[in-house]
Amino acid sequence: TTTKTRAKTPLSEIVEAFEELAKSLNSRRIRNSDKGAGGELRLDAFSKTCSLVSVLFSCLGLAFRFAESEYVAKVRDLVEASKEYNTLQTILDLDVANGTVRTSGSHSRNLRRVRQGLDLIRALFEQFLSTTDYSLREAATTAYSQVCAPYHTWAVRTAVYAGMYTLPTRDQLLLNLNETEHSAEKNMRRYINASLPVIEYIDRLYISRNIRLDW
Ligand code: 1PZ
Repeated sequence: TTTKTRAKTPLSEIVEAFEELAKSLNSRRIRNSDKGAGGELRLDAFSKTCSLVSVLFSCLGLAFRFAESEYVAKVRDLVEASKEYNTLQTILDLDVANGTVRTSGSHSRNLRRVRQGLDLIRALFEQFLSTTDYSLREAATTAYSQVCAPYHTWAVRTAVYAGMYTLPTRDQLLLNLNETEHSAEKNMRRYINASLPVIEYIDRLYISRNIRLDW
């Protein structure tokens, strides 16, 4: 054809899906502005968007395969749950009623873990954008230390910090992602902006039910 279309990259697909989520959150929030937690998020749309993220793992190398299987298992649980429950609120209310919010394998616990994964990527992109002097390992180490390390066991933290040494270089990551420095920067900023309201919305779901976020 004669029309030139910019090829979609894995990152741009992820970004577009998160922008859709953020948008749906916004429009619903206006309609439901009387509700404290603000709006609602459909579990099917949310979990499908989160499953797109798993393509990023293949760009990180073999050492992060264990992180991938962990993340994918949690997302799959939410995808399964979405066949029965409509919104994020529903699964949280159910676990509150059953006293299973923090129980291993519960939907609410898995939602908390997936949210931490989304936030880890956001923090990583912020580090990545903050300076070009930074290696991917330094950016990822800082992001992980901020977002996930406080909630992981010693064994997991040790494995993750060891795995950091196997991460590709910054330039190799861009190649793996099929991005240029410029296009990656743009997409990463868009991810940061779109994921933040989603992450904050999830946190408010817990906080408004008097559930602490220190786990
Ligand atoms: C380009 C990105 C570089 C980032 C590199 C940092 C990767 C960090 C990997 C984190 C590994 C976590 C492994 C295991 C964690 C488990 O202890 C918990 C257990 O939850 P439980 O079953 O007790 O409720 N599992 C999780 O927290 C699941 C999700 C963690 C993975 C998130 C990574 C997302 C980022 C991927 C970037 C592509």
